[in-house]
Amino acid sequence: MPFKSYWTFAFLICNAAWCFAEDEHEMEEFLKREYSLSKPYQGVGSASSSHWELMGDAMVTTDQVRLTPDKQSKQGAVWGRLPCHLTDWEMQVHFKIHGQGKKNLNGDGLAIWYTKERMQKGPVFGNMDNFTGLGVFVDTYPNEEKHLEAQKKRYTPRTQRIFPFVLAMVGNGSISYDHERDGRPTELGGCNAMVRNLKQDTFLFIRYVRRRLTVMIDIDGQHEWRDCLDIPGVRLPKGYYFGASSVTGDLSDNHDIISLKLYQLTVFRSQQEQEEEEEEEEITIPSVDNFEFLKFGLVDDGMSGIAIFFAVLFSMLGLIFLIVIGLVVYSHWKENRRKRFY
Ligand SMILES: *[C@@H]1O[C@H](CO)[C@@H](O)[C@H](O)[C@H]1NC(C)=O
Ligand SMILES: *[C@@H]1O[C@H](CO)[C@@H](O)[C@H](O)[C@H]1NC(C)=O
Ligand SMILES: [Ca+2]
Repeated sequence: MPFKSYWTFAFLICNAAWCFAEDEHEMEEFLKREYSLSKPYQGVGSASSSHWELMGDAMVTTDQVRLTPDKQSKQGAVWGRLPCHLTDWEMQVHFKIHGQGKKNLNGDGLAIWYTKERMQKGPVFGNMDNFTGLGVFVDTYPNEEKHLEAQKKRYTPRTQRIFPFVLAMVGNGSISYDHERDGRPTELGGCNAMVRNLKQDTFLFIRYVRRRLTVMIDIDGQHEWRDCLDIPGVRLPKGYYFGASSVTGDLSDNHDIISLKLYQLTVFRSQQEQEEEEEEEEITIPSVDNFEFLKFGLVDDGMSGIAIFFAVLFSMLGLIFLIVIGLVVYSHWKENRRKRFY
């Protein structure tokens, strides 16, 4: 066997069974058809036996599920019918965003969901606000940046974003997505992703393992995942629904889902880990550990502003202190001198 075949062989074996080791934990992955959407989209949007249901302007063709066409004021979604009770999973999203509009004259993007609610309409990429669960957004229009630009303001180069921007958010039913600010106040993290009007295939990867949320993208046609965000301590309840949605406003794009592939991950846990997990209470409301801390780390400009404020304050206090001491010492000295004269 030539060298290359060995590799192919090894690859096949690896794919078929025990696959990759991560954090020294081995994982096994299985495609779960009931939570996956792929060609030929049999019965999607027509048969009630299908695992997927369409909403709004979404349409199925032979090549894709088109959430919205490249027309103004459309909104569409596709939602899984079955709640997902897996502990660890991974979703690979094959999508395509394309349209006539020039750069930044297109909108608004699409969202991938794992939420308690399903088939709702609303302002968050076509889904309801105050959703409960996880949303991963591919935001193609910089609402806030455009707004600032109109006021001749801008973010510092460090905090400025280039759109399209991929962003993740966890909602608990009472956290609102701020569309005008592109979700900055509630984001867990994100990354830039130039995904529009590309020839090659574009993929988004969302992995949820041991309460760690990892998002990666593959948009360069290199078949390589690029890190986007990686956050531990993300608590998501079981039994939520997968979905994808999109909306267009004054600006538009074709927002297509080619496939959603959901893999069950079997993570091998040590005895101790298993016991620990059994002891913990079941998660009922989504949350993120140390979310406030996470936010603090993100608004670095605010932090340095505060730091400068305190630095100036303390130096001024220090200076005043020195002046007072100086005056006291001086007046003592003068007094002593006066005493000596008389
Ligand atoms: C949702 O999160 C917000 C912000 O962290 C918090 O103030 C609120 O109490 C949470 N709501 C529930 C139902 O947990
Ligand atoms: C979302 O939650 C916020 C804060 O809890 C509330 O002010 C707002 O009215 C809610 N919006 C919707 C659409 O329920
Ligand atoms: Ca936006």
